[in-house]
Amino acid sequence: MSMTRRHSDLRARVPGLLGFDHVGIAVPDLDAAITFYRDLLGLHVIHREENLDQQVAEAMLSTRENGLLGSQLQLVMPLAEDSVLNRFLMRRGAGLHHVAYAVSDVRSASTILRHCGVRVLYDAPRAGTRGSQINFVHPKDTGGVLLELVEHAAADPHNG
Ligand code: V0V
Ligand code: CO
Repeated sequence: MSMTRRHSDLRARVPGLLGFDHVGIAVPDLDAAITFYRDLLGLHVIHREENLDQQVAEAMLSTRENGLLGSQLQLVMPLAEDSVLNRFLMRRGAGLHHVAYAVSDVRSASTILRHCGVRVLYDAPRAGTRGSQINFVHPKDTGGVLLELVEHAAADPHNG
């Protein structure tokens, strides 16, 4: 399926696109990766979480100590051998895994994207980091990059 053809077909645009949210890196050892980015760039760990639905352990790192208005890097480590993230590590190795965009309404963004002919993975949004709601577009429909949509919880100070 040619990306060029798909793109020339696009009539709609994602509503409520707020900006980049985070870049996701697949790592085999979360603590080692955290230490690496702390030492190398001085990034701050602003959040850690295990997401059992996604079967990942996650750390969100920011250029800012309190996270507010910082640029974010999400380190994700698989929690199960049969998880999608572990399959990624086995097939492709550690490295860039996804690019996430913040949207004001993940449901309407998903609907529009589906309408544009790209595969949105979930029928309904699922639980993401810090109480957010997330969905994904298949990397084969975006030129090779897994695209995540994030709608932050209303009460999240990092919202927007
Ligand atoms: C797979 N492929 C990728 C890829 N994952 N290409 C680029 N980026 C990725 N992340 C390629 C793979 O090399 C194959 O290409 C092809 O896609 C099919 O691979 P597969 O191993 O058979 O994979 P699938 O199709 O079973 O699974 C791929 C999808 C899966 C995208 C459907 O990874 C998925 O459901 N992802 C969404 C959930 C997720 O990734 N969660 C972890 C982050 P070749 O080699 O055949 O050409 S959780 C997160 O970000 C959270 C919680 C948050 O931010 O809050
Ligand atoms: Co993510």
